[in-house]
Amino acid sequence: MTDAIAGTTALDLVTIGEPLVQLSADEPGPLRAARHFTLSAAGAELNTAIVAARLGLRTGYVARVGADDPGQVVLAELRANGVDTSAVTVDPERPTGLFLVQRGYPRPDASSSVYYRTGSAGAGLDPADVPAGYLAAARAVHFTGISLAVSDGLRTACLDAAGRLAGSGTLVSFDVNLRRKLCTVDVARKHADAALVHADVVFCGRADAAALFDTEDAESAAAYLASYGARLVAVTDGAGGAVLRTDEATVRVAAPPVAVADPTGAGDGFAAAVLTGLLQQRAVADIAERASLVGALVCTVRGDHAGAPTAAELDTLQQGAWVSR
Ligand code: KDG
Repeated sequence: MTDAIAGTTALDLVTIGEPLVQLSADEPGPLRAARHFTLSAAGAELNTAIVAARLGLRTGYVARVGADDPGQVVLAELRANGVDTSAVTVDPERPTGLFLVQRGYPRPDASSSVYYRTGSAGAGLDPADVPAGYLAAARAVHFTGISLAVSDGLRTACLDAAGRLAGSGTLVSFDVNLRRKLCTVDVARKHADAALVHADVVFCGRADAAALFDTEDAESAAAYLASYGARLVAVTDGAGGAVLRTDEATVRVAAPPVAVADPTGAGDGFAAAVLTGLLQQRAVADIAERASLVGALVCTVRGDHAGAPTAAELDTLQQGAWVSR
């Protein structure tokens, strides 16, 4: 399929966000005790683009990276996973943002992040950088509350795109993704309100919904978020599973039990699998099952997306047909 932009192939999913490089501690424990780290590309919307590409979607990413080695890491990882980078621009002045990940401490299943992203190239995205035709030609466009919190430019780019695309046939997908280290709950709530009114697909963690919207559990959070008008709402609750709600059905799915190496990025993988299932016109229960498998697998490997399966691996697992030897 060729789109309005001469010579390019229309994409299934385009995400907009701030790319970061991640240094994840090789050993669990307090960051101050860590001596060895693994470097990889990250950022919520980058993760979703990569995992969706692995699951079979044609994906693209709109962002700015720095003209530095971390920027090269970001571009190389996107390209290695088949994500279109034609809308990634290189900022000659600002550096690529960075964060450190502490794993398994003070809680064994939890990770935490220390950010070095103020003034990053990604935060410097100018709304004028965003190719409107590239987004309009896609079947879905996804961004998160992180992009809304990071800078005025990134927020304007996302909300302008959502407003333009709403009702156009391109699905607008929004993951609330509260980051208390980036903005207050009150500000995040205002940002979320501005995006939710345009969103066809909404993702939110149960705990984020409780903090932002005062909802009690995943079901009430899904009902509350659906009242903005989305056709699919997914509320995730880590090891507690997830709830997917559409006009026709509400499905609760358990989280497959896994040995958690690092839960960072699990929600982005879950969102990628939901969007893939939706665009493949799968049934809601099927989408829920596949997304919970992907979210769980992301947790088993350090890094935000290294544990995500390919489409074939996911099929095999879902069918219970995986054999070890
Ligand atoms: O969901 C994973 C993200 O949290 C991580 O990649 C970094 O974008 C990031 C953030 O703001 O935490």
